[in-house]
Amino acid sequence: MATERTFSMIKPDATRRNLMGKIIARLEESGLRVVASKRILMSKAQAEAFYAVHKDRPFYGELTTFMASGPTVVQVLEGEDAIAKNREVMGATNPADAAPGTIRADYAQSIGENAVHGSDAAETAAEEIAFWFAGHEIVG
Ligand code: FUP
Repeated sequence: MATERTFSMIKPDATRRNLMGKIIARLEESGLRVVASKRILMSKAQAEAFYAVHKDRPFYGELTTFMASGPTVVQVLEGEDAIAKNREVMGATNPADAAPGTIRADYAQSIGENAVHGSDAAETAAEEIAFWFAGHEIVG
């Protein structure tokens, strides 16, 4: 296993409910380290660009409106096997399917308002990190 970096977000449903600290604690307890972090209010245009891969899906409008509806914490996580580990700690996209003890099982409200995001592969992790962070903002 190699040390990797992945991109993570704490979404507006979670920041609204003051869950930032609890979610970061779950990530840190799993062995991941936050090496970059900022709290932002993304614009609808930024949300549309970030989620462009989903532009033809029926939930695209709702998803991008939601992501622009309140603060999001964008962060870079580093650790052994970070991409898969973050996905494991997050749980399934739909909280109804998320394994007990995962972030989404405990904190997500619905498939759309599901508390967190995590990159799904090395290539998307690199793209998503570069979308939100300049190199000098990442301090390992
Ligand atoms: P994930 O990688 O687990 O975040 O899930 P996807 O990339 O499949 O979906 C990205 C986001 O689109 C989800 F976090 C929430 C939203 N979504 C919906 O709102 N409805 C769906 O049916 C699927 C995804």
